[in-house]
Amino acid sequence: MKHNRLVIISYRLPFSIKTQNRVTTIKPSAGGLVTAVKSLDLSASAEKPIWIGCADFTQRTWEKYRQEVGDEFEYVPVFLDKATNKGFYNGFANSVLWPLFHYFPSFVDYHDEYLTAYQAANQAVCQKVLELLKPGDLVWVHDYHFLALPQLIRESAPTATIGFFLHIPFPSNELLKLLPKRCRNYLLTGLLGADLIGFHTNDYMIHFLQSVQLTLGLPHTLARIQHQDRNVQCQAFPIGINYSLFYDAYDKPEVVREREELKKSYPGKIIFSVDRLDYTKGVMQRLDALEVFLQAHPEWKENLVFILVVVPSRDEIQTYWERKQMIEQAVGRINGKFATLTWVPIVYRYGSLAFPQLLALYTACDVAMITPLRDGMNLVAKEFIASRQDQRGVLLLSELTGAANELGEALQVNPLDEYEVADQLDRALTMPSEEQRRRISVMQKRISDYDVKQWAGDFFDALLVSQRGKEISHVR
Ligand code: GDG
Repeated sequence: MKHNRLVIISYRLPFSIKTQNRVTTIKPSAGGLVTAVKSLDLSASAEKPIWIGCADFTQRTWEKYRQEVGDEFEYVPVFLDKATNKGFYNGFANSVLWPLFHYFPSFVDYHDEYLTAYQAANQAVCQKVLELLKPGDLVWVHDYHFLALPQLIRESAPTATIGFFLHIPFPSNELLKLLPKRCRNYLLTGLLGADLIGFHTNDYMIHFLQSVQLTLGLPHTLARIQHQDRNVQCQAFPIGINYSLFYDAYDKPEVVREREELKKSYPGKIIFSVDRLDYTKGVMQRLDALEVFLQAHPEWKENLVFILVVVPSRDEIQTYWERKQMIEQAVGRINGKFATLTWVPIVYRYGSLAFPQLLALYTACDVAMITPLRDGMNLVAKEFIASRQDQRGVLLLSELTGAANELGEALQVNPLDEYEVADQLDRALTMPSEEQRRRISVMQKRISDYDVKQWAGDFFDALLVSQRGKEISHVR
């Protein structure tokens, strides 16, 4: 069924345009949100959808290269001045909201100026939305960068249909209470401008409902909050992946070639992990667990390799580049401690992988070790399972990810307990292939049934229900 025009808002547009030494490169971006939104069935939109995001390039560069970014969407960059963007993105979004929402209160670096920049950025994006908005549009705001945006849009467009999806956890009210009261009120009221608020899990949704009740005194019934004569519906929509893209990649020639190369280079067992550089991903704790494992299981010496890929991210923020140094020191130390003259236990790469390389690693490895300390969902875990057409391999998964709810057949661990992780790693490496097959096939069934199209479809259906509900009450 055709639906009205979509207006998507996310921090970044789904590409980057970078000029270095007078050479300009246009690259599609990696990251969970982009992966998901790009998999939507865009043919269902009556008009070309719009995607609004903050520019990481100049207005001049945009004018020169806008033709080259593709025409799936009408892309609309918002140009923030440097200081605003810094206070908004590095400051409030990534030094306040990100650590707090991922349960790292000691990493929160709150300053009023950051909040001011966040307000200014949300206001600037709102301005752009209002310039383009037409009656009937379905507005879909993404993530923690724009918690205030739904209410800002609502103030100027009271009848707009606005959905919001949070890609990261929503923390318990005890954590939220660490923010100044006026800041909490601003964020929660900002979200309540939406008609529909989506979370990855019921737990995140319940935390939000409790915070709204305790902070703003607004009760809820069946996850619905009545606010200023409107209903705000909250619901869990666990994000899925483009299942067939990963499943079908198994026998693509580039993937087969890369996989064969890997198997030749590493004839023993392969343990693999890939994450953005981020303290929430638990890379240090993973390395600690590997050290405990190698110490306890000398029989694995020269018989396995841990391929650790860390993708650069937010390297202007101190806690991020410090983390990089910590990881590199730990890799050096562990390799120094256990290496022989012909073998090192950890192969470390700091950089991103091309899709065929990523898929070759997903499908060549014996264990995918995905152990974040906190993660809204974690798409890597689902992609690994989907890519295993051969139904081999073991997922070692942190119980503190949203994905753990749907992937109960994985070996689940507390990522902070290095002894448990080490024990489960041994169990994963020795798991009989029949058991691997049994576990993977159940998880494959579940994540192929609820893939990214289903996820987006469910969100839209719920948003359309809100839109129709409002039309009916308007007619009355
Ligand atoms: C946020 C939330 C939530 C990674 N490295 C490479 C690469 N990737 C792709 C993966 C995957 C995506 O990036 C990472 O997604 P995650 O979900 O694991 O993590 P975040 O980026 O933190 O995403 C998260 C997500 O939003 C969606 O709601 O699940 O909890 O934090 O798709 O494949 N892709 C390629 N090369 C790489 O080196 N090609």
